[in-house]
Amino acid sequence: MRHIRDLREFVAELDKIGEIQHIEREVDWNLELGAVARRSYELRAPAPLFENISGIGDGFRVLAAPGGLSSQAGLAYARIAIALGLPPDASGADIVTALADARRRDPIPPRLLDTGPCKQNVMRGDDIDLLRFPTPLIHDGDGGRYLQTYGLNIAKTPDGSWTNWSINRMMLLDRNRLACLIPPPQHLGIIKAQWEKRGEPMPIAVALGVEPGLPYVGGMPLPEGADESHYLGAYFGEPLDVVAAETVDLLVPATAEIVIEGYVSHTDVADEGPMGEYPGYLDRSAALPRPVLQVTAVTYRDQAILPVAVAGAPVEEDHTGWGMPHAAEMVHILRRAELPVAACWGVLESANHWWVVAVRPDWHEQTGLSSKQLAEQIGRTVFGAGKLAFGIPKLLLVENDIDIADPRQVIWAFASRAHPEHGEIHFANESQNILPIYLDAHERLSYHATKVVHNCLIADRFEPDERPTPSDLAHAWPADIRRHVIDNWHAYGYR
Ligand SMILES: Cc1cc2nc3c(=O)[nH]c(=O)nc-3n(C[C@H](O)[C@H](O)[C@H](O)COP(=O)(O)O)c2cc1C
Ligand SMILES: [Mn+2]
Repeated sequence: MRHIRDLREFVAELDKIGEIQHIEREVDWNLELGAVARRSYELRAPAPLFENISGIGDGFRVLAAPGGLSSQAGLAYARIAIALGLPPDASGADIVTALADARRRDPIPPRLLDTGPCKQNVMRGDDIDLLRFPTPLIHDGDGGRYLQTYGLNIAKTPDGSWTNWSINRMMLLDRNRLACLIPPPQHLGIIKAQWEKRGEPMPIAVALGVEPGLPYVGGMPLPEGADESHYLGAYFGEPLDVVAAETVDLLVPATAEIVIEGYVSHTDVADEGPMGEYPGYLDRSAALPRPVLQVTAVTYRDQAILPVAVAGAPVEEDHTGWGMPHAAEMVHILRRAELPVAACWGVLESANHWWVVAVRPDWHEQTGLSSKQLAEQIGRTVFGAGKLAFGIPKLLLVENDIDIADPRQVIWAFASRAHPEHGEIHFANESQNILPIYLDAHERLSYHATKVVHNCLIADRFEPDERPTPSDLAHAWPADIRRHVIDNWHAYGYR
């Protein structure tokens, strides 16, 4: 496993496989940059590296779509795989399994260095000027320019027992203030509530442009009390390099492109949002008063690169950077409950609304359970697992004879195996997320149902030798003929 410790090295690796588009031409941060990035997701084209942003000096750059998908054959997940130290042709299942396996290893805390590249430039006091950075107005309709879309918010409980690293967006207000979206159930919200109880603002560091694996850990629903940087250490088998922040008692990634330090107020609020959101729509709500982060210092690398995720219709980083680690945590929790889980997946094209659990095809013989009983156990386990339940409105249960990372196969299984009437169980889920657009304004505050659709399961409806065989090339032709046809594909005239 190759541990890339710096965003620039990540860019260089992506460049080697044609996954970076250098854009030297001047691009406007005001909507143009976001539109180019958006189109790159839609075409699964290389990630744009904007090298010349209008009105922005100091050689600052923007890397957009750092976790987008690729149209190159066999390299769909290359950006995610390389970020996580895997070969560029890793499958979705490889990535989720690697993340889940690391949950069984001992956490490794970061290694403290004296200094690092993130300290090349320091702004304090009156020198602080966030307006110098290339912060985009991403979508037409956003409430402001978003500086934090793909960085890590680092915060610690007042008693020092727990440091949390998570991605939650932040909007630029002026030279030294950001407005923060901090949902109360998120760990940043839980930690903020502890500072509020003490009557003190929350110290925070926002690390932008970090080593490429770190955002995946920031999007992972590790349990309360777990330090995401320790899990990253377990994942790579070696620690994350950190340095001390300048003005807050926090450790920050040594190679971060930009680190913003400061305090989040409990009383000072400013209008934040709306912004394009992960369900794939521009948020319908108006701007809402949200906590202000008062900046006390900014440190940054020469010619810093700001990473940008353009939230919206799938597939973007909310789906890859949140969906894949979330699926990995689901594998871990179901394994720990000794349920016959083979794989989990958040269907990227569903924008994190369809989650899939694949059980081993022998689950019925092994457990003696009916599909309804199995679904009840899986639903209780997933929806009862605290943070894991956050953001899971629908869970499909299938057997592992399909590739759940292939949306075409998930659709096929759901359409062809599920009985029209039977096979859904609804669960109360206090952690239901509040964003899906099928909820009206009232429901968004009160809706807690979620469901497991288990009627795709077939093992208790057929004897093993009666199990339907897919009539596709993989199952319904002899292997030698299949091989011959595949090997001679170009000879047939196909490209
Ligand atoms: C690119 C990206 C952007 C995200 N933006 C937000 C956000 O603005 N607000 C939010 O609550 N969660 C957001 N998330 C999801 C959280 O990071 C995720 O729920 C994570 O588990 C939160 O960390 P925590 O479990 O430590 O609270 C985002 C995830 C990714 C990958
Ligand atoms: Mn956390």
